[in-house]
Amino acid sequence: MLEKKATDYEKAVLIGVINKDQNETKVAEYLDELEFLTFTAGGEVIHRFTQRMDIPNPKTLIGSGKMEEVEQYVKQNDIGSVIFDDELSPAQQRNIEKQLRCKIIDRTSLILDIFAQRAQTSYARTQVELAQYEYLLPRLTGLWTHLERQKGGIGMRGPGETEIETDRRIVRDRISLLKKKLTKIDRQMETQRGNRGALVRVALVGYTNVGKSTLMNVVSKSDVFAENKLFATLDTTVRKVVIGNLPFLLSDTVGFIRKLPTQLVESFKSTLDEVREADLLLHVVDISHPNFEEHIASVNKILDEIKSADKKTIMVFNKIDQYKAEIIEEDDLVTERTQAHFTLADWKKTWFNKIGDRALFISALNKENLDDFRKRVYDEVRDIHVTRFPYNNFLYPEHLDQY
Ligand SMILES: Nc1nc2c(ncn2[C@@H]2O[C@H](COP(=O)(O)OP(=O)(O)OP(=O)(O)O)[C@@H](O)[C@H]2O)c(=O)[nH]1
Ligand SMILES: [Mg+2]
Repeated sequence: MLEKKATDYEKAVLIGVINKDQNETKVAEYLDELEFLTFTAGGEVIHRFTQRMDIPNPKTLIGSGKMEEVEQYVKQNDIGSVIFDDELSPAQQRNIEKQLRCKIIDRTSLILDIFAQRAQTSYARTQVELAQYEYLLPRLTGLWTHLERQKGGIGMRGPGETEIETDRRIVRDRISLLKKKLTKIDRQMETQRGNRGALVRVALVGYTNVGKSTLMNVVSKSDVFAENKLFATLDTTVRKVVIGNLPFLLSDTVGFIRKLPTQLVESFKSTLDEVREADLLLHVVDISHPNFEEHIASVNKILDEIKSADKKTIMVFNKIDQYKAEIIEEDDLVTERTQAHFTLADWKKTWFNKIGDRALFISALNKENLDDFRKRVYDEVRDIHVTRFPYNNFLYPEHLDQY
């Protein structure tokens, strides 16, 4: 396939708001992520605007002066989309669109757009389409209607090659149809999962792009699509894995993200059931990412939403090959020991203190520490297995040291 030329990318600007909950540094990090999302959706970020505002403007989120600045910039630079990190109310979206006269996209619709592009199976497509329409319905009046000729691109794509429908009545009908379709698929999936027998079920969970699929491929010798873009995986893959002589099921599923749209969490119910019904979670973390602790918090929040926060969990800190701390001199008493200055050894100590042997440090890419990983997973799975099959555990002797 041909590489996308730079000119194929739609020009976009980003807008972030600095307030008491998110300082300038945080907003810069959030916008980094938003830029990565935009790139994944096929956009190129030309400029970023930020504004300090403790109370958001109910009409346009940002203030009227800033709006004028953005308006000028959009006109002069042929900008296709203005992307907000914060969720816009339907009214805000309408007002902003009226003034800027280009596509107005917020974090939620950008994520939905990526999901739509990435959905492969008819099941994933149905789930995404439902989430998109649930998001769109309250926003349909006046949605880009004067941009008829400019339609298409980011924010306008439905699953597959189709464009999303913008007729209210059709959208309503479509929503009820999709819901019926999903209920049917949900039932089928439930039966399928029921047929898998009583094998122990382990689920990989984690923020998007942390290396879940890479780890899945290494451990199960399978071939799940892994890529340095966000949301490479949308469906759930389940593989039977054997460590030592112990078989179990390992699943890889959709990655999480800060402020994952609720519409998606709801419509991806069945995909997430794999996590909900797992006996053990492997929470994969990209320790080389400056924001990894916040990623952990976002993942835990979603686990809580899907009632899986109390499950047995092993924290798998991945990408140790890529981890770099800023080097600080021994006698440097001036530099604050901030997060960026921790060495990997410091982090290990911290996490070992917090959760003891439930923390693991690996590189899925370079296959570092995988024996340790296998042993730990083996031990956990065996414990669950033995409880489940109390009369059958002669198969798994205590002294097994070959994994
Ligand atoms: N340096 C380094 N890169 C890694 C490691 N593991 C995975 N990656 C890279 O990280 C990127 C994302 O990997 P994936 O396996 O697709 O991540 P994922 O968690 O499945 O992502 P989603 O499916 O998008 O949620 C790819 O470019 C991988 O090659 C690692 O241990 N070290
Ligand atoms: Mg993946």
